[in-house]
Amino acid sequence: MSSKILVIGACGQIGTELTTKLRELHGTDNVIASDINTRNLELVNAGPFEILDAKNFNAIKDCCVNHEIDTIYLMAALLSATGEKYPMEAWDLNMNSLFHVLNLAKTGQIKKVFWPSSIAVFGPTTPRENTPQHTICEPTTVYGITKQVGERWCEYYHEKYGVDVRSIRYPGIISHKAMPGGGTTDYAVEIYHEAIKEGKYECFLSEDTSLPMMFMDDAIKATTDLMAAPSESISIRSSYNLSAISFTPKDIFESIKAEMPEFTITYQPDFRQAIADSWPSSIDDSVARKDWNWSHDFDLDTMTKEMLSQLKKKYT
Ligand code: AKB
Repeated sequence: MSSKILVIGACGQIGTELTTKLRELHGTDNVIASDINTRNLELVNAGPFEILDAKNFNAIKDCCVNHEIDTIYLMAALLSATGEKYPMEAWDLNMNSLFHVLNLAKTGQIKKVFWPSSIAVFGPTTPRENTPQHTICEPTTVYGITKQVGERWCEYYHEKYGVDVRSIRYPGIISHKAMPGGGTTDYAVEIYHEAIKEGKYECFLSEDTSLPMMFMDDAIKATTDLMAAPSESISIRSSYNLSAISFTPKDIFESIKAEMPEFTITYQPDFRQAIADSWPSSIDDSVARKDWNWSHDFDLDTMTKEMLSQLKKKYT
């Protein structure tokens, strides 16, 4: 029997493309998209949709019962920059939505859970280069704290209650469909849009800030591959380090400039610089590569070519 999937936060940057891919893999009617509003819904392949507040346990439970859901992808979250502006809201949404889903899984109603963590679990005391899977995690953002604590709870629910929860520490994700919202790595998406629309970009990080990043197609492949992997091969129940490319604003500028020689950039670092400075510049993801054969396809220049070609179609 096909799995029945609920995506919570289906209209966000990753949720839109994840839902579309899951519908290709499992059949449109087997994937229920849900979000608190219908923003970006046109970017999700047509199919069943529910308005759902990720903070409302009974609403999630009713939705799962009504649609006989056995798998949840919990993609709703407040990200790093927004979390600094609204700390209590970030804590409330990020933690309570996770507890609701883990508690449903604990009852046996839900068989499998995907929950995204982030490179934000790391902090200034973490080794910055090639950050290991198991290392110091002293995050300094509210978002990072919610992800670090969430990871501990995921592992706890797996160990104590046998919950099949799987997770990835996403780096910055770059895509051309739905815009990201409220993250520190968002500059790496905005820069492509502004290159096509304006021919120039003012970056909110300094030119030499190196951060781990990944093209959306790789992030979706990682997510669906991890969820398809046999349980015995999953050795990490907190969250897997995942890596593809690391680059600075200067590197991405040069990659775009190679395609668009007239493109210019200026730098005006704001409060997000301190967040970026607290995160690693590159990640060791050898455990994910060993456990479930993770590998990435896109490097900086192949991603730039794809982003520019897709956005040219969008804006012209
Ligand atoms: C953010 O910048 O907050 C996110 C993340 C790295 O989790 N993109």
